[in-house]
Amino acid sequence: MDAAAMKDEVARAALAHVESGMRLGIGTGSTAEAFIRALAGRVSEGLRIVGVPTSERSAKLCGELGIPLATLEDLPELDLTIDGADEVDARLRLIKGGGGALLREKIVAAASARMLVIADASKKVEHLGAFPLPIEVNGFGVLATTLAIEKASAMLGLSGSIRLRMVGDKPFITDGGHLIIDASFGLIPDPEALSAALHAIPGVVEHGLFLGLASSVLLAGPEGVERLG
Ligand code: ABF
Repeated sequence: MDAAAMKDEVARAALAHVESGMRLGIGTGSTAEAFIRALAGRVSEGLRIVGVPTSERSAKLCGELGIPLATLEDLPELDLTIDGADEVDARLRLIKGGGGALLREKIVAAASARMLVIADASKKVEHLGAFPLPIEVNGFGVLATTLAIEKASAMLGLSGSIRLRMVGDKPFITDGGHLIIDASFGLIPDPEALSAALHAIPGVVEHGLFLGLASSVLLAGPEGVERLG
């Protein structure tokens, strides 16, 4: 089975968790987009949900496919968020933000009673950190913030390249108007300590470690869909 087929399979499996009347957080990325397409099929058959998208990109796709949308201002408490991930460990800790939507993804997930992560099995890891950790930062003082991230991570024994995400010759700008720093630390032995250290840096808006947010994970592999949690 190729990667696209696995994304479609896990997206269909996620539909089983969606019930009529739900207020649904809708994720970002190619797996979340497979879910949006599957969800649109159900909505056209009469499923009643209201979605709160985690990015402008997902909002646009939902709009094109006729999925009713609201903002988090309209619906500050959600029943379920369904979103992808870049890495998942056995304790359902995640790295997210490869798609650059981590801030809204985290705000929406935190406003949801449950978060269901959908991914292909290649995203399951023993230790987080092979995927560079995305860190959303304010544009003001980005160099000072980068140095602070280097110092804080070094205190935890972490090192590696810390780079501003670029699109061609311009910095990548998030939906919130911020920048992203990708930190290639390698394996992260204590994600909770790193999370706290990054949150203590004023220029850091948010980071892509999602700890204690995912309730369940569906992973599509050649043998079918595996559920964690
Ligand atoms: C979003 O999309 C992200 O947080 C993560 O970075 C990415 C996963 O993308 P894909 O499903 O395309 O692998 O969920």
